[in-house]
Amino acid sequence: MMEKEIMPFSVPIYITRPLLPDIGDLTLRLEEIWGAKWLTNNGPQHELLEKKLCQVLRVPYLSLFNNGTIALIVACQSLRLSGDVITTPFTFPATPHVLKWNGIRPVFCDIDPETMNIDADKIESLITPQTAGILAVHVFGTPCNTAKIEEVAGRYGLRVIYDAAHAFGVEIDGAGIGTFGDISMFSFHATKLFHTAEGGALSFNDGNLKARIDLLKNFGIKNEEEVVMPGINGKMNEIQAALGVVMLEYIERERERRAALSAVYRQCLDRVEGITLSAEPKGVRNSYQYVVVRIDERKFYCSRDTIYNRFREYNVFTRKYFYPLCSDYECYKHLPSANSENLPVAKKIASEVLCLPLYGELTASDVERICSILVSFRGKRP
Ligand code: T4K
Repeated sequence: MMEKEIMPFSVPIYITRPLLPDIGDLTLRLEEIWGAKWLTNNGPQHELLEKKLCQVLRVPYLSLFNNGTIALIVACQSLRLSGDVITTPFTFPATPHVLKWNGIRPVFCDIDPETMNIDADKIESLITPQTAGILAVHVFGTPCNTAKIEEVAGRYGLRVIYDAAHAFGVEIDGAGIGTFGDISMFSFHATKLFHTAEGGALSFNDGNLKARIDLLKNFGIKNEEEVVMPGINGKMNEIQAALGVVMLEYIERERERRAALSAVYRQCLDRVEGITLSAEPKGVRNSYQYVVVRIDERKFYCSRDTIYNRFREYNVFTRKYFYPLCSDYECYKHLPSANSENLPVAKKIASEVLCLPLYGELTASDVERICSILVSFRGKRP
């Protein structure tokens, strides 16, 4: 039987498109800002968003930032981390970079084959007298093994920071993901489910941290005559915050759309040999930030890289998040922990992983077409 020809998309299909609110809704908020002539430094939109996000994320304390990376830099500063910090190589460059910007040496730990997060069972063997903390990432919004990480950290007196950049709205058995560890960081970049164009936040349970974090993101300025620590400018401005306040009215609908599209992906790909979709762990409220598949070339008879390239011929722009591993970057590959022999699972997963387009504007039939294109590559070596 002749194979049915699948047509390329007429417009580019990217990995994601930002959710944009009705411009009229945003204009109303912008008019408030124009009226107040207050553009940054803890204005009313900032205060409102901070309060609302504590409720939405189910966290007791939160501090807004101009982006997630600066937030994470400040998180390390606020806990006075130095020496070594154990982290994952399977992440966005920002994660190890914030350690370097704090003069901390990243120590790469292998990852779990199911969750693709730091392998909590391998952390203990990497702890030395220099180890100050653990910087774990809830990669693609899948929660880390928080119980094990915090048990090990507790025994050795280590601090725990979670990079929850992908985990907006994730809950474990009803508990906000931002309540685990000492501090969690959320990214509100344009590519995220909830965004403020650029932006981010830190959440934490210890109320004493709030004053220190807020000082650190505002140059350490206590008052007009006292600068009490070497802070940075990490403040979120009023326009970003206004966008966030408006966006909160839209994200539940977006999340539902993405959940439905993720279900279509699962329906189309679940039984295709050589393709594994990330599992949805029980008791976890998903962020639907990414749809992630792993390609087993021996069973799909086509490599991840070939799939990535051939998708482009159909106007579909998938992403190889997170290849290459951070441990393979020029700036980290000299580290003893970056040796591939210590990171076999991360190496394998980085060569297999592919993120497929996911955003509310897509239709179920778009997703079916993307899946048909993918399945059509099966057996088409190399
Ligand atoms: N930790 C982790 C684990 C992270 O993943 C990230 C960021 C961070 C920390 C740092 O947080 P931030 O400092 O960024 O708040 C994108 C994002 O820029 C980045 O925020 C995100 N992770 C990362 C996973 O994805 P790129 O380099 O892939 O972005 P880019 O520009 O290629 O955009 C991807 C696609 O999105 C484009 O092909 C089209 C679409 N797009 C993008 C933008 C910016 C749009 O349609 N409109 C847009 O405005 O990093």
